[in-house]
Amino acid sequence: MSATPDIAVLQAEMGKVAEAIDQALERLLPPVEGKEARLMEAMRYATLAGGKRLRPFLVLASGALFDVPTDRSTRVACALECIHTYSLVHDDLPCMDDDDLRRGMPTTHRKFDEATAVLAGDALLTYAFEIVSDPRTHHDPLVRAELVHAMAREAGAHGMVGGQMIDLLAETEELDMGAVTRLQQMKTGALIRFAVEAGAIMGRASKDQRQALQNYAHDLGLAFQIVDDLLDVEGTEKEVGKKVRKDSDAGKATFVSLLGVERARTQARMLADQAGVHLEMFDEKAELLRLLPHFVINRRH
Ligand code: GRG
Repeated sequence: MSATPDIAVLQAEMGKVAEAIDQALERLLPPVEGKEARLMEAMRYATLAGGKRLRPFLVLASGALFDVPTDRSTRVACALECIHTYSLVHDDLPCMDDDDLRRGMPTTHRKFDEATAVLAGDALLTYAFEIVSDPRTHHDPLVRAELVHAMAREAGAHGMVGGQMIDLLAETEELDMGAVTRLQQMKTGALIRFAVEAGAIMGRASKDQRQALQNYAHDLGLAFQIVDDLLDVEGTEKEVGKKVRKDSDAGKATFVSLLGVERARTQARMLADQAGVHLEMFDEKAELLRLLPHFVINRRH
């Protein structure tokens, strides 16, 4: 991607956040010990395998809008990354997407075995709630309860898991544009929505501020997914770090199959521009959030 000075600033900041999150996860994840050590090893393998740490970046950036202390945002960011990682581990299982490669490395069930991968995913999901509900995340129990509630809502049956169910059914059902948009708002958009909402919850944002951030997350989530669909068609396995052309080979309806490559790209650009417009009420503190959608639509992995 051609790095304009602003995008270069964003990339440097994302790199710093990714490093800080890797270190925090290293500290937070349970140590590899005891009879159950294999489980911890698998949790660590899946979680510390890299990744863009996009959702953690969003938690920190939305928290920064309201001067939320970084140590608090970092704990929520790590919890969310645990949920994201669990979803990838389970999504890669033979009973779902059946993938051998993730982030350029063997998937967790290939490295360990299926049962261990299922358990590692289960443990990561539940550990996320242990992290967020801990008083070290926020001194106010009402804030902690609101975070737990929002995280459960977005990760669960009406959020990511529900989206995954519809996605599995999409292999045998024809979906139109409205249905694909709803599916992706649930499967991919829900965790992005929580990432942005988390900062607003910890920062006790006003109703208008929350609405603006929700609108931002809506457009960012869709732009992110359209690019994911484009990468599935145009990317290489080496770039993307996983098998490509899976959706097209399975005949699944995606933004690209419904719109075509050029219109999908135009739509992603429009959504990226529009996402930034929702942040008008915020000052220069929102600059990184304004730039992020442009990074997202130019990403190659
Ligand atoms: C199994 C409950 C359950 C849910 C799975 C998110 C998901 C639902 C499946 C992943 C399939 C997929 C490729 C979805 C597209 C969007 C997405 C989540 C891409 C991966 O996220 P990135 O690009 O990954 O942020 P990194 O590796 O950078 O963390």
